[in-house]
Amino acid sequence: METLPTVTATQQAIDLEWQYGAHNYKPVPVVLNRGEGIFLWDVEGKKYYDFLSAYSAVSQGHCHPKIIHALIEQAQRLTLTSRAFHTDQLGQCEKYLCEYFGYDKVLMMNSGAEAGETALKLTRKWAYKVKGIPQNQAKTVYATGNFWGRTLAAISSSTDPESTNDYGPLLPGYLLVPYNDLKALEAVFQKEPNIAGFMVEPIQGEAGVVVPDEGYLKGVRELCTKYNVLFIADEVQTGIGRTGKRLACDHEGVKPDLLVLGKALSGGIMPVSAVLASDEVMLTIRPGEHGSTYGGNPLACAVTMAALRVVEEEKLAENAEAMGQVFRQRMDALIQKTAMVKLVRGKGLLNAIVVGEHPAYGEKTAWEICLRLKDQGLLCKPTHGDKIRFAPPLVITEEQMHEACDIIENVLLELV
Ligand code: IF1
Repeated sequence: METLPTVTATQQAIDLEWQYGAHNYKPVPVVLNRGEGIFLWDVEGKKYYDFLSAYSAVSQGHCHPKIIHALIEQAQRLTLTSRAFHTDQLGQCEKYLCEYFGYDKVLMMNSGAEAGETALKLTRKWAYKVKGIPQNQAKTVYATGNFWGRTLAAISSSTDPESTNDYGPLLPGYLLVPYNDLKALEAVFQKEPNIAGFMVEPIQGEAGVVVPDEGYLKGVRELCTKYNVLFIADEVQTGIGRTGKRLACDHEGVKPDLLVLGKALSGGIMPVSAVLASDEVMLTIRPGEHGSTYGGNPLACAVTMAALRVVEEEKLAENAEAMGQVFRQRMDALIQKTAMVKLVRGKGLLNAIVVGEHPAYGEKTAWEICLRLKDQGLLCKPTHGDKIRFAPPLVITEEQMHEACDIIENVLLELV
């Protein structure tokens, strides 16, 4: 008698998403149902190293007990009032954020894209009310290869056709300059009088972990000051210890005018984002001129304070710096051993390798490597075809890092 193939729990879950969900992602075929620290488990009980950390959001590790404790505690008392009323959490959290990052004021939102939009709205307000740019003439500058989310304001600066195709018309008032190019930035500042701000990632994540030359951020700071343009740092992905310092801008000792944060601000528990700025910038928005139902909710506030305390108590920035060194040393050593690794780059625990093309897999080589890594117990995701991002939670130990590097090394060496 013929036996029917059994449909696995994994296939069932994948089919369900495919049938009922929008097809806006192409996930690695693994179905997860549990996480703890740097590990994830799938529905078949298989354990994985998480080397994506939800795109750098789960820096404190999955289900960190202290953050979960704060979540449960607050969830049992009060979760949402809207900003129509005050809560006992918001002011505390705002004070914590301002003191922690060294700014006068903070505006809390939910997603990273929303925080980016908030920064853009603040920049335009400042342009008209403080800088004196004529109404509707304010321009904002972005770097090619930027990524700051999926809203129309965010994709309006995108140079990736996948993000923008058939979504037009896009927002006006946007200018682009090449990333890591101070001369081009100064040229646009000189040429165009109505520039209000320059928004930039200290390391470009989506572009494939592109680290600019040393001195770039310092140069950006100097040019923005010289031309009276707001320096907006998008640290949604690089912030909160990820690159080995509290902020990626700290590597060059520069302070942006607007600091945009998200992702790890809540340790991957819920969407929390924020913009920090001086009074001069923040107070240009008055009551009723911007907001969000969930922005600054008491649950988010309690979780955020707990998540940032964990970063300090567990010295996660320092650990990211040390473990990043181990990772890049191990990967650099592979360049000699296999044509599959062409380049290793990154800072702290935000890293990527550029992979070579395998004759059998061609353009799909990075995807094939990720599938094999998954089979060997390590999860990550390719970006822009030939790059693989590696960004584990910052709580990883040296022993775990070596074990994970062994997995990566074996997969890459086997592929020749
Ligand atoms: C997706 C990549 C990461 C960001 C920076 C703002 C945001 C992001 C620097 C917006 C978001 C994401 C979102 C996610 C994939 C992703 C990503 F693959 F595109 F490149 F992280 F590396 N600024 N990054 O990286 O934050 O609104 O999403 O909360 O699928 O869009 P968000």
